[in-house]
Amino acid sequence: MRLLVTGGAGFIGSNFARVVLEQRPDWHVIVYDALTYAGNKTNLDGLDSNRFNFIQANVCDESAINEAVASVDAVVHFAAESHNDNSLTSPWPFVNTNIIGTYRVLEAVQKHQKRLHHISTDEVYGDLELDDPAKFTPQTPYNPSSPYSSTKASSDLLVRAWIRSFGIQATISNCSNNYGPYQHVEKFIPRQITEILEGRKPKLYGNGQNVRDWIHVEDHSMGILAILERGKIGETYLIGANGEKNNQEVVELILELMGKEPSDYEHVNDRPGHDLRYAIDATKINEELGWRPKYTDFKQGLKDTIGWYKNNEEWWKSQKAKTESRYKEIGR
Ligand code: NAD
Ligand code: TDX
Repeated sequence: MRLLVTGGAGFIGSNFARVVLEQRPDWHVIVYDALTYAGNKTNLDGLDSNRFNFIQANVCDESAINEAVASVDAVVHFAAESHNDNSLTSPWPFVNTNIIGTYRVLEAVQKHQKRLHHISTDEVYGDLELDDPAKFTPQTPYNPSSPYSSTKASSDLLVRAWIRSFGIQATISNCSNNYGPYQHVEKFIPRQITEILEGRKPKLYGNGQNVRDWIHVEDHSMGILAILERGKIGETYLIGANGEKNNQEVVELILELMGKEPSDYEHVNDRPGHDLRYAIDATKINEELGWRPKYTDFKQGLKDTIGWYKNNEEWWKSQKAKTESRYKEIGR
């Protein structure tokens, strides 16, 4: 199997490339990544160069993506602008990469008749009330809130249309919030850990009661591999690990694990349009594909993640100042 992984120099894509090379000794992985501010080639350090190569290119580049897709058996499409806060200040890269980029991937996949797995998010379903007994299922209507989630929803709809109209061999997964090593410091958990490491206080948006459904990145990668190998063509699978926690609980846990007072955080301005709660019902992938999360102890997963950021200061230091100056400009 020769696999093209778009966005494979980012947080989840690089984890997936590593997991695939470990789990499938006869597979070859080609990472295709534009190396935006979020991409980092060192995330791929140490991969076996006999079974791995890297192409620096943009998914919106019609001829480059066409050539790369032609050379493989299957494509896993991670490449996206991924941060909600950035989508609120500059939506264009989200429209371009997430919608036009996915369209280019679809054109190439259709032309060369290749298997595609499209990576999406639970945010396409909008948000839930805190006391809503329902969780997101593959039948939940799309109702995205932000420029980020609406462009991801648009990309999913394009994939669905290409399946129905052109019969491409594709699957989609919508996963909840990931955490783990190599996540950019703009995101919630790494931002708080690195704020503490730099001697500042964690920053909670609004009242801190918004709920996210946390999953370890390695569990997400194993779910994607299960869908790629055993998923039913044309289907959508939701990936989640029953990890609902509100943001205040997560910040308090990070502080406790880092030897600080659990109340030693500050409230900052809320994110405009801030989704209240996400929650995934993963019954379909559990029952149809037998996938189950391995990291069921969030406290231990968080402890390991804190350890990684402590030990890899040189990896995050260069992103940190730029990221915090962007947050300062928007008052968060
Ligand atoms: P990330 O921002 O860490 O990585 C994105 C990668 O895509 C980077 O390496 C970047 O250089 C690359 N990229 C961006 N634009 C590109 C372009 N035009 N052409 C080629 N490469 C480009 O993101 P992530 O958190 O790893 O998310 C990966 C995917 O998973 C995204 O599709 C995202 O929507 C989805 N997702 C993320 C989460 C989460 O919690 N992080 C949850 C569910 C789904
Ligand atoms: O400093 C912060 N303080 C804070 O309270 C930051 C950066 C975030 N937050 C809150 C906002 C959210 O309620 O924490 C929660 C998580 O925030 P993000 O890490 O920005 O993630 P979210 O907006 O939930 O989206 C993430 O999960 C779904 C990923 O970034 C998306 O790519 C994925 O699709």
